[in-house]
Amino acid sequence: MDIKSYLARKRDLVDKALEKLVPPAKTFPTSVHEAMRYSLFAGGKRVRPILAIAAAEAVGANTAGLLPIAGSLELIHTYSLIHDDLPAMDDDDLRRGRPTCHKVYGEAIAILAGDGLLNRAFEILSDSRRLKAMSANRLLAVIREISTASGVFGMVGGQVVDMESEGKDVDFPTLEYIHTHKTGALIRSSVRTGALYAKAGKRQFTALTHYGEMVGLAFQIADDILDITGKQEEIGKDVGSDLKKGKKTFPGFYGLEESRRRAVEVVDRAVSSLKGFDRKADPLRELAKYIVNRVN
Ligand code: GRG
Repeated sequence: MDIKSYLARKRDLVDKALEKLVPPAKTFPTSVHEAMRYSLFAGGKRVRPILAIAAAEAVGANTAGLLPIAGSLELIHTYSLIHDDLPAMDDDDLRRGRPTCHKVYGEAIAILAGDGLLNRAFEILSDSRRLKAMSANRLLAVIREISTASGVFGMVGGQVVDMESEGKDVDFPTLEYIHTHKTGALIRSSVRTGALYAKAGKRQFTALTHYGEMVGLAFQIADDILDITGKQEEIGKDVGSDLKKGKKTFPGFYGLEESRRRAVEVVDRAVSSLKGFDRKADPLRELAKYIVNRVN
């Protein structure tokens, strides 16, 4: 299969859904809506919504009804990027190739735009009229899944340990904690969300969870490598920022070559966990490979 055209088609579907999920920029109070849209439509790859869709397809579901849920994952991801870029956190000027949200709208509006996106996500996820394809119980399971992955036992927890580890000589288990929580949790949760939507059986759910964990790890190793070898115009942010901030990364522990080898090994494990699935899981298989071969 041609993963590039699959990604382009799905990105287009997700973008169209996102367009309807957030209020128009003209909506009062306009500053916050403009800022939310500025970051949301800055050209993200939409990896998390696409993983949810591909996981649901692997189980054989019709995914039209999944789009609001998939879109919510992107709202949460975008909120995390806006907050991560703030001076109090990573203090970055560039994101997705453009000035960061706080550089354009100021810190207060950037914080509120992040808050707005996060809360909007859960407003959408709990709107049973919008999500008619799902029973209230399954919707609750999805909300629990996504809120846990985004909170202190997931992304927020990972971000805290990441910040507190800056400039310190952290050990490998700490780096693993940061990776699996800061980035891995929402990626794993995206795959599990697609599986929940598609009513995956127990075995399928376990296999997809393992796939999500491996893909999350591969994604972060690739991100660490790109921070060293990437081009600013491709990665859309400054190169070498991890090193400048004294952050421990995979290449910091293992060097570039060994990190690349490990990324490939992790992708192989992701693909192996899909053994029980037929051709409908091919997009997931190809996505895992794309995630380590990407240039941005
Ligand atoms: C503020 C609670 C809170 C959490 C922030 C996501 C995150 C946690 C920080 C981002 C820092 C970072 C660069 C992490 C590396 C992996 C990552 C999430 C990269 C950005 O995701 P992509 O590549 O970005 O999917 P696009 O722009 O394509 O959506």
